[in-house]
Amino acid sequence: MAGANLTIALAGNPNSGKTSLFNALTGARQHVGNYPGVTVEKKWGAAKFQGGEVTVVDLPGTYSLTAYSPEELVARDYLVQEKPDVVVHVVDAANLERNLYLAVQFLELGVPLVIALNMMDVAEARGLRIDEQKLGQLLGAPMVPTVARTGKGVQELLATAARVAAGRQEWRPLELSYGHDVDHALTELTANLEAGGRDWQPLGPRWVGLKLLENDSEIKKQVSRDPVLAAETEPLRQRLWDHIKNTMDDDPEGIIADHRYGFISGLYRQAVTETRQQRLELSDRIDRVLTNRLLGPAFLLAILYGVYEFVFWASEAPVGWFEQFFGWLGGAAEAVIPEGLFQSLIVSGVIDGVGGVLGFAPLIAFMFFAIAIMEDTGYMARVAYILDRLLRHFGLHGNSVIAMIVSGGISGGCAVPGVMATRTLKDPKARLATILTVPLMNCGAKLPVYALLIGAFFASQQANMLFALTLISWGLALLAARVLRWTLLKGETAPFVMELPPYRLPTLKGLLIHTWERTWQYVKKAGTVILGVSVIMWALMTFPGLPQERAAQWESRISAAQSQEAKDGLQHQMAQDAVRYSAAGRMGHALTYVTAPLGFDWRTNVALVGGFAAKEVVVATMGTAYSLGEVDPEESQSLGERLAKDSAWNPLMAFALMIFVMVYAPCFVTVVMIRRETGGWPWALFAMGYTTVLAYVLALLVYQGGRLLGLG
Ligand code: BGO
Repeated sequence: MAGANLTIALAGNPNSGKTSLFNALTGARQHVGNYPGVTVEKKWGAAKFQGGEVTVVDLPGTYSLTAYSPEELVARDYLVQEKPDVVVHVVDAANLERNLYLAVQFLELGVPLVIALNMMDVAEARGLRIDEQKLGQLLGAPMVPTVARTGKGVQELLATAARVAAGRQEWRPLELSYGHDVDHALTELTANLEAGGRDWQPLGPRWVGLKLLENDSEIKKQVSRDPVLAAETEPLRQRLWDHIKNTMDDDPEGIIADHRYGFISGLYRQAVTETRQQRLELSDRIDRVLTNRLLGPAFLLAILYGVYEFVFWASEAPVGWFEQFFGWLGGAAEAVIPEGLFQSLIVSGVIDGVGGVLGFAPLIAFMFFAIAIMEDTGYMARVAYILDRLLRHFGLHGNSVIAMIVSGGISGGCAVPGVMATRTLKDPKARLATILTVPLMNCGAKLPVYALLIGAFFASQQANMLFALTLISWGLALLAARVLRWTLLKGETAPFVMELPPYRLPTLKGLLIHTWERTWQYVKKAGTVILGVSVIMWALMTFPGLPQERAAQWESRISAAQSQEAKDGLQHQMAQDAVRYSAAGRMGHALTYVTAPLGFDWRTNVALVGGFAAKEVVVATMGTAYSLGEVDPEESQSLGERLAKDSAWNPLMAFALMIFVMVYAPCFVTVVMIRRETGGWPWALFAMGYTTVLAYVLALLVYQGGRLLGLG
């Protein structure tokens, strides 16, 4: 940029060497004044560079960019109002982690940034080896090592600043994740701030929302000046703030700061080597073990296994109570409602259908409780960190890990937010590979299917089975991703920083709130979508009824029967015949031509077709299908017991079915989301197609392979 006139704003923590650098840049050509309206000193000067003149403005030394002090406010206002060409952030390289906190805030704001890694002499003397190339690349801001005291690196700093100033026009904010609760609050606040077509240039609505959650007095004042915003945003802000405070037992400011430090901590691990023992914080000491290359994965597997043991152990009694309750409810409904279609709808369609799904609510709640503990302590971030190292070998990315965990990597989750979580992935091919593989994770809707079949056929191996299913789903997702990245989605994986926020002691209240929020989602879904689909499935399994002639034949056989036992037997056969004759029954039977090699009977086929609406429907439909064939109201068995007794079922087939349910077409809502996120139907249809073919092949291998080994 020969001859260009540039303005550089010099920023940094106090004592980072900012004044020394300012002097090295500008020499004697300095001016001193005041920022308007405040007693904060303003210094500026001129530097010569490649024949042009560079104005250097020395901002007040600050630790943050939230308006907690006049210095911070002055520095921020200057940036926003004057928009200097580039910000040079002076960082004390010997105290890198603490100093980078401000750098993260500049990046969140989106200013064009160059970092002067100052005090490099001190850092080296302390045994720190900083890979400034890598650090700059991961952070998204170039780094220039300097020793301001001697003027070393100053010319290179100017050249880099000029290059960055020439290359960028728009502010591009870095969007960090601040954990589940704050991210959620930010999404709501951002939507609210954007309403009415307001644009918050150059700050951006997300940044304004972030500052509101950080209780930034200046931004709050600005928002309150707009009467419409004041009426809506402030109560919303207060509600979200209180919610975070309540669940996390800490101010949002503290949580946001933790995540910024978590981001820096992740950066630091990748780009800095300490050749001499530095003082370790408690979190670092715990991480020495929990994220160790060998011990970390071993602990992760042990914790996962422990969680499954706990979930099955803790939920056994309450799931039994729920089953008993729904059994009793079905019997009561049969006694109260006169025999006929309406009774069948209520008992078989609603109670035996939806009841089966609701019955597993305690198991789901305990799973979410365990997940809440992992999240609220900060361990989930370590899970992502450990898995990131593994996923890289499969062409995936740090953000893919997060999407996979959200989708049910631990068991329980949902692929819909999982697909959305890939938005932060900048590399389109890695993103697509992630979107196409997250549906293989064990989402919360597959859990009741597993719980039902594991309870019925593998009662002594519950935790082992779920553990195995988890490993299988990860194995399949990684293999699928690897194949996609070798074929359709070839390309390199971009570097990524994994956040490692400090560990926290969770509060019981916070854990209960998180557990409740998610369990309530499950219950709500069972009471709405699953209920609706259940009723449709019931109708498909009920209509059209038997033709009059055939019904009359059955009736006459029943009345001719000698004993009550014989009558009951015939009644049962008639009910079965009616279901077989129904629309769904015929479809289910037609499908057995395809699914017989997998061991699936017609009821399972119907359930799997229904499961495309939502996978819980597999359980609900089986509940209804078995209920419709049942005639004895006294015999209130749970679905699991019915399956275990049915001669058409065996453990091998149950296992093949679990694999099929794990892998086959993602549910309808996920498919719609994939279409939206990939910009059209082709990838959504591909996701449905490849998973269903894969599911079929795997279930076939399991079932036929198992039979060859004599397991059937
Ligand atoms: C004193 N290397 C080393 N080793 N020291 C540096 C460097 C560097 O790269 N850059 C700056 N310093 P400021 P702020 C001092 O003043 O520029 C030193 O607050 C002393 N003073 O010389 O003031 C710099 O503007 C007596 O040190 O920082 C200064 O950001 C004994 O870091 C200090 C020892 O620099 C702070 C040091 C009377």
